[in-house]
Amino acid sequence: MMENIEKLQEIIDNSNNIVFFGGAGVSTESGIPDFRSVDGLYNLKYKYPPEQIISHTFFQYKPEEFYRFYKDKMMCLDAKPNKAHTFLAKLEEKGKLSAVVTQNIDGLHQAGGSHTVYELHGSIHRNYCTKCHTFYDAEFVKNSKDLIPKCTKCGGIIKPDVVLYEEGLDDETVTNAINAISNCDTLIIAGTSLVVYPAASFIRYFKGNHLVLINLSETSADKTADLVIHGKVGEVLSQIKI
Ligand code: CNA
Repeated sequence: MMENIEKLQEIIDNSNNIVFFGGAGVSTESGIPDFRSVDGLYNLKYKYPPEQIISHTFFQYKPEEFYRFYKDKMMCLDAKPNKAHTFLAKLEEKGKLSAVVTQNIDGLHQAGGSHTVYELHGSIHRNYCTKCHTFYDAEFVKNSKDLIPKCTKCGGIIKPDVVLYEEGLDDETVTNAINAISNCDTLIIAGTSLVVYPAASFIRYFKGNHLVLINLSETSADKTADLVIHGKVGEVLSQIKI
């Protein structure tokens, strides 16, 4: 492990255009469960499989069930940024990191101080009325008296600006993410199972010098990465000096 940390230190010391590509594993050290770990949301005994609940069809036809699950399990508003989030913010401040590309919807990178964050799957912090498009914050949605949050202006159902299964990604966010990945010299992939598409396919645009992978479990990119560290992303990154 120590040898790997030294290698990572050297890569980071010699890189000035790093991009970080992350997933739910980046926030587990903040107490937010991921999907596919043993203690992840997909292994919960729930009335419906979570992957079905967080789909567009389910939101349309069973909004009550959707919100029961989503508010309870996915809106972790008390979670605080962890060592991974704050390390990345510092790396950006030092001019070494150009972007964080995340599949997370929790807003913890921004809370930790990062500025250039491309949220491929949206954010729990943006919510819009499906009828009149009025904006609502996460607190309004989480604390709404009715289980299904309704617009105070027109009574329409409020929908989170989160990419549900069956929905497309935002074009501008995708373009920005792909540009950042295509132009960086080091790509650090961390805390993601790399099985959710199209997000996972974007790492193929990387043509820089060092591909680093930090993840608890094995992924499909282990074979191609220059450096693979099987460990907790916050614990690993906090050992790097910048
Ligand atoms: P995933 O499929 O649940 O995979 C998470 C990966 O992270 C697994 O391979 C774990 O082994 C690994 N992991 C867990 N904890 C750590 C840690 N501390 N350090 C290093 N590795 C760790 O999640 P993905 O992000 O790959 O899947 C994409 C989905 C998950 C996206 O659509 C997200 O919106 C969705 N999601 C987001 C959040 C969040 O915003 N915090 C929470 C749960 C799910």
